[in-house]
Order: sequence, then structure tokens, then C-alpha cells
Amino acid sequence: MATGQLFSRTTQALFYNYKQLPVQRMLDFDFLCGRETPSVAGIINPGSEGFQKLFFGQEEIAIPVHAAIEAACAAHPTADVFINFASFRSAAASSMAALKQPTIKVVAIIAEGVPESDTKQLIAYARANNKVVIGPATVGGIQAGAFKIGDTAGTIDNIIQCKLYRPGSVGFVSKSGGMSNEMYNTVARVTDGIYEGIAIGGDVFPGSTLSDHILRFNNIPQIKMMVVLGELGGRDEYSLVEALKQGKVNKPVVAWVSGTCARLFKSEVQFGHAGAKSGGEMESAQAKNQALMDAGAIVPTSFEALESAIKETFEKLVEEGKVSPIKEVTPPQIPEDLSSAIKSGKVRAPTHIISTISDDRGEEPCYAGVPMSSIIEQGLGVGDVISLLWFKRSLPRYCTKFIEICIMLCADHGPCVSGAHNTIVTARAGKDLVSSLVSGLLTIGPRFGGAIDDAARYFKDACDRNLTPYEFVEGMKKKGIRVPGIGHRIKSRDNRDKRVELLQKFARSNFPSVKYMEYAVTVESYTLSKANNLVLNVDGAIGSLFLDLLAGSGMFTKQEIDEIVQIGYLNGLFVLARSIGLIGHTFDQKRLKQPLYRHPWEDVLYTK
Ligand code: Q5B
Repeated sequence: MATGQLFSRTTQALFYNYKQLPVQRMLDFDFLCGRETPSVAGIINPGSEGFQKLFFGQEEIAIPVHAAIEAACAAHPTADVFINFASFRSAAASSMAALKQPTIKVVAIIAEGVPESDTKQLIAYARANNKVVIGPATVGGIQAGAFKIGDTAGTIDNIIQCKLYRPGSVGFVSKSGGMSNEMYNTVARVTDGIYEGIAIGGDVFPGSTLSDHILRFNNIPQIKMMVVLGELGGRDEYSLVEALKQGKVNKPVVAWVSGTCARLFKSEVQFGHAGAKSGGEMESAQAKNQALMDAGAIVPTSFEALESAIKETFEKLVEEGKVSPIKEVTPPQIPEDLSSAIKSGKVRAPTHIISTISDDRGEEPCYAGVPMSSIIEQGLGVGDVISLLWFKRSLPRYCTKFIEICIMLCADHGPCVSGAHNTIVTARAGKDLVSSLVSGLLTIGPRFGGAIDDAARYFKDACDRNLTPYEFVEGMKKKGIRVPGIGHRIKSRDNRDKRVELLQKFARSNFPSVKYMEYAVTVESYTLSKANNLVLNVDGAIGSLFLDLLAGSGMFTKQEIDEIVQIGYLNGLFVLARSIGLIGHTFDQKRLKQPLYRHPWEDVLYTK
């Protein structure tokens, strides 16, 4: 075990197995102490690399995250403390790896339940290599005003109350981490405060012992007295007894071994810690308290009397002039996190996003206020989900059925259409599913699949204005605009688009009115007189029929219909539907292991 100081105001640690709260607490402590550099130099999160954003006072800082211990140590050669938040399963291996790094001097192991045989190996290696292990099963330790391990000393409020933001004159060591918080408070009340506090952990074999730290404290000039809180079980306190007897400790030691109540139980009782069970008489709290007293420690008669024993010892040191008065400092205020300030109602903050269609905050997600379970229980389908998420209302069944038919009919139209072609070429270039899908989707536009909204806009306008097909089509021609929803590359008067027929058939027998569709049909009759392929296409059929759905269902106001047409909802139906086919084409190409596509030269006209 090394002698003297383990930490200082410039000590930096590597934090293993990232946990946001303890790291942030360390940085908040740093800020409270007025440290210039953060005490966490780097984080090791096995398998992931990058940066972790955390607060250092008011500012955010980016702490490097390393995938491996070796890499972290190489990147931060001055960080000599390794704080290990690994689980009990991996704590031993990672601690040994850290101890083997030349830059690491102190390893704190937080996990409880590390196998004793593993801990013994860690202890042996640390001793042989002049390194210090704190724990396992510990909260860690603190050097007041300088450096803190993880969650030691609890909340910032507690740290301020215990004046741990500046050094006092008392060295404290205990087995229990929880009790050390209690004792920091006691010590702060009756002395000038803690200089350093260590919780060695409650295991049978602690990495470093009570006496290891007392002997170390004895060598630290700023520490004027020591407080020890032992507990029943084990013989750790006897090494301190030996040290006292041998005169190795020349500063006052106030000690108490808790667990005196164990004698009230008829059989052996296991207290909280693995090591806290009284085996034989020697391991009882009474025997250890007596031995400590006999060796020269100041041992009170009960735990309740510990505070006054500490007080008296400290006051004696003051009287003797051995303790000079500490200059009190006012610690800076740690800015409160926005989330906790909002929670406690202290502040309000404007939101950055407004959403009206879904809510995932409750027990189950809701679509437009309808819980998911109710959607499933009512046996609703994808048309109903679209009706809720796109139109924010439950449309009648014939409407949602129509939406579903649109999706089914537009799901695919073979490999030769523009979108599928692009998807196929992209998949064959080795791209992933999403890339192949979006490359096809990006092809959807005014000529291919994306004419539904414009078809609805122009048919509505022409129909509402009672234009004759002649006036409408010729008017469009004058403006140089092709009528959206009219015309197809392969469909014609003699080769009708089955999809259009199916949609019309469904609407004629289910919709209260098909006024807009009938108008589109009269337009088609006129365009067919011009050319055979100027049929009402699938975009035109959906566009005109959706106008009928909106107007005839009685579920939308005139203003809402205008808004839907103006915003352009309806191309969404083709996008959604065709995604199904484009995904299928991607899988098909991958399944067929198709090589990179190259367009044949013969199919290109090379000209100047
Ligand atoms: N002419 C669709 O044209 C196509 C005219 C017109 C007045 C028109 C064309 C068009 C409007 C957009 C539209 C959706 C580009 C189509 C779809 C999904 C799909 C696709 C698939 C699937 C076809 C020849 C002559 C010219 C033109 C005139 C053409 N269209 N006049 N209004 N709408 N339509 N798109 O065959 O006098 O000789 O100069 O833009 O609704 O995309 O299966 O492939 O499921 O995947 O290339 O079904 O109609 O005809 O350009 O040679 O024109 O007709 O002015 O007259 P074509 P062009 P002129 S459904």
C-alpha cells in the first residue's frame, strides 16, 4: 500500500462502464470545489467510442469515450485513478486490466458480490505493484475540495451541508459507504471537516484495509486526527490495533466498531455487508472496540457518544494549537438541471415541437386519442390507422376500406416502372434496403405516381367551376400543362387499367356520391378522342374519388377539404403503397444475388 496522498485537486480518473449520474456528480463536485480541470478525463464504455456530453458548471463539455481500457490509458496518461462501475460479473477482469496499466495507481471497485478469490488476486497484484484498490462493494472515497469517486457523499446538497467542497483536518475511514455519508455530516458538525474519507467496502476481503488508510492518513500533514468506523465481523480492525500498539500512528484516532447489538440475537446474524457477521468472540464489535481502546484509540461507550468523542478530540487539538482555523469559502451554486427544475415547478420552458396526431407518453401509444389496444380489439385495419394518423378522425368503414384498396392496388406495378427500376438498380449496386427503397420513392413525381394531388386539385377546380371537359382540357393545353391523372405509357382505350375499374366499381356501390369521378370520366372521354392512351389513370382515379370521399362522407368541412387538397395528402397513398412493392423488389434482387446493373451501350443513342 502506498503511503500518503492518493488524490489532489488535479487528479483525473477514467470512468469504466458509463453511468451518467455518478459522472455528472463528480463533475458537479469539481465545479463546487473550483477545480479547473474536470476530474473525469475519459470514459470507457466497452465496445463504443466517441464523446459524452456532460455539464461542467454552466457549460457543457465533451468527455472522450473509449472502447478499451488500454486505449483510454494511452489517451489520458495523467489519469491515475480507475473508477470501475462494472457489474460484479466483469468487475474483477476489468480491474485487473486497469491495475496492469502503468498509468493507473488507484482502482475503486463499486460492484458488490465480486468473487472473493478474484478479489484476493487483485489485492495480491496491487500489493506487489504498489497500487491501491478501494472496494469492492464500496461507494468510493473523497478528498474534500479536491476529488470525489462516483456517488460518494451523495447529493450536492449533502456535500454542501458536510462542507466537503473544502478540506478540513479529519481523516475518516469506514467499511460502510452509507454510514460514511452519515459520518461526513457528524464530522462537519463538530470539527473543521473532512480532509479525506474512504469507504473500504463491506466485503470479507477489502482491497485496502482500515489500517492501510489510517497509516496513510498518518503521513498526510493536513490530517490532524482520524475517525474510524468499523463493524462486526472479520479481523480487519486488529491490524489497526497492531499498528497503534506498535506506535505507528501518532495522531489521535477516534474509533467505533458498530454491531454491538449482535449479542442480543440468539444465533449468528448476517448484517448488510458480506463481511458483517460475527463469527467468534474476537470478531464481535465489543471485542474489537475493547482492543482498539486498549491499543490507545479513543473509543466511546456507544455509537451515540461517537460525535462527542470526535468533538472533544478536535477541541483538544485546537486548544493545543495543532489545528489552525480553516478559511471558510462560499461554494458556487451549481446550476439546476432544467428537467428537475421543470419537475419541481420552478421554471417553465417553451416546447420546440407541437404534435397532434399521436402520444406515446401513457401506458400505451394512442393514435389521434385512440389507444392502440382499442384499435386491435375493434379489429380495425391499416385504413383506420391512416384515417386516424393522417385525417385525425375515425372515418366510416367504406372510407377506410377504400384507402386499403388504394394501397393494395398501388402496391406494385411490375419491375419496369420508373420507381421499381431505380430500386432494382440501387439494390444491384449493393446498397441496403433503405437506400434501395428511397431511391425508388424519390422517382415518384408529377409524371409517375405523384399526380394524385394535382389531379384532385385540377378536377375539383374544373368541376366546381362547371367547366366542360373541352374548356378544361383545352384551357390546360393553353397553359402548357398536361392534365394530371390522364394518360399512361401502356394503358389505353383498348387496354384499360384494371385498377381504375376496380376503384370505380367499389366507389359506385359504396360512396354516397361519385360526382368528381364522373366528371373525370367525362374528361377522359374527351382526351380519348385525342389519343388512345389518354385514359383516366390510377392517379386520376384516386384523386377524383378521394374528392368524393371527402365531400360525401360528411366528415370534413369545406375548409378542411380545401386544406387537404391544398397541402397535398393524396400522393401519400401512392408513396405508402408503392413502398411495399419497392421493398419487395429489393428483397427479390438480393435473393436472386443479381450483379451490378450496367445499361447496355446498344440501348443508348450516342450522338453529338
Ligand atoms: N398528352 C403518364 O405520357 C404520361 C397528356 C396529354 C393532355 C395529358 C403522361 C402524363 C399526366 C401525369 C400523370 C401518372 C407521362 C401516370 C403512374 C403510375 C403507374 C405507372 C406505370 C404505376 C404518359 C403524347 C401526347 C402529347 C402529349 C399528350 C399526354 N399526356 N395531353 N394531358 N395528361 N400524364 N401521371 O405516354 O400533341 O403529341 O404533343 O404526363 O397522370 O405513373 O405503370 O408505368 O402504377 O406504376 O409518354 O401506373 O400522360 O405520352 O408524353 O408521348 O405524349 O399526349 O401532350 O401530345 P406518354 P407523351 P402531342 S400513372
